[in-house]
Amino acid sequence: MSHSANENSLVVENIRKDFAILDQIVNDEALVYLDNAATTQKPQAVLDVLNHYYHHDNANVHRGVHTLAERATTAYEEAREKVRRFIHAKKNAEIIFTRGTTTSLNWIAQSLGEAFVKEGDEIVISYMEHHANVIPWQQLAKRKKAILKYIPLTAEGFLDMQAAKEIITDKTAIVSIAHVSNVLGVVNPVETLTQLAHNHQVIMVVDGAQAVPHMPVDVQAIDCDFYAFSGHKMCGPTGIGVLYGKKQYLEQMEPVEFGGEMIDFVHLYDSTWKELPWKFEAGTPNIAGAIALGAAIDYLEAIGMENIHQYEQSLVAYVLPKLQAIEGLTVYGPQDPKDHTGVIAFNFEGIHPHDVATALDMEGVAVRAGHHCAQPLIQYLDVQATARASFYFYNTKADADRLIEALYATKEFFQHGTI
Ligand code: 7TS
Repeated sequence: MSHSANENSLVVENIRKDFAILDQIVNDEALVYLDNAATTQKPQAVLDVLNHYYHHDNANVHRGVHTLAERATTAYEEAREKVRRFIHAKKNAEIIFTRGTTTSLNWIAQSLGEAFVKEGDEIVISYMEHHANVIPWQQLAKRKKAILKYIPLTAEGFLDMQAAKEIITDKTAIVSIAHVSNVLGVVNPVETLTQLAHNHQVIMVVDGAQAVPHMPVDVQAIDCDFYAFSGHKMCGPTGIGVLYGKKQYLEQMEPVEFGGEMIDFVHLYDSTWKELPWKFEAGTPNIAGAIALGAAIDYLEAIGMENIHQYEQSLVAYVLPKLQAIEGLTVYGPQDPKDHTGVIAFNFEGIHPHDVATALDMEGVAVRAGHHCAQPLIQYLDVQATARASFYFYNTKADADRLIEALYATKEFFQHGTI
């Protein structure tokens, strides 16, 4: 894949050849796919690995002694090693395959909550969290009679770190914060938050769904205790995700699901579990998904996560001022491109975001509109919903231009009834 990268940047024309899906006509226009925060497209290399697995190697893992079972098991465990390397975890035992970020966060809340949270403890999240990082904690708080607290945001949508210092105390049991917001596009200072949490012996959880696909992530440098992300937002298939946890915690936690694969011995009235990470992986896992996630990591690494990050930031630096220059359009989150990732939520004064998204779709431009599974944030921003364009490394400045042109056309249409 050396064609996809050069020394310090990325050659997007070559990369786009790996994503045939991008080359299609939608509503008589060439597709511009800007819904990458919801899910990303998959390169040919990932599709080939999926296809090859089902054509040649398909078997259940950890169960058989036959050749196919050995091949499937080896490939599955190699994928775990790729994930470990990719996020710089210390041990493979700390990498648990899940269905995605939502499952990872639910498992942490259930299992960690059971082991470490008691009545009156405080759980700290923020106003910018995705529902996957809100509801599992709400449910835990209800079950344990714990107290859920929210870190507020500054006017520009940064976490209010002064407030965070006051809210995270010795009464806190767990802090769980997004690494990157799926609406505001802001990168949260997760290292600083982790230090703050650890100063009070508090467990730190990071929701990395919008970070891992876009920038180098080092869980040991962050020093967080848990980190969750999804394969489908980083060129991998749906239905596979990762829960990273420090061994010292995972060892003390009970599995959330029980059944085959995760047991050591089953007696009539009691059972014992396999060692980490398998004790958390009950039942037949998403073998093909994990292997294809490994292929997605290979693909991203061949381009280089730093290159991907730099390239996406150059797209933001290009498009954000153009969006800000459109009269009547409000961009949410940080206004300086340096502080804003490629997730850009906005609203047009007087036009419902669903109408904006529908009008953009008529121009071939795919964006999302709604509450983006972040209703507490949407209420906090005091809006009903927003439109959201989200970029990935296969998007181009030409895509950004098409978005801007389509927005001007939308504005014209809603003002004068013509495009
Ligand atoms: N956390 C964040 C920050 C997210 O952006 C998402 C998905 C999730 C958790 C849940 O991930 P899942 O793979 O388990 O669904 N975010 C979005 C989005 O912004 N639009 O669609 C899905």
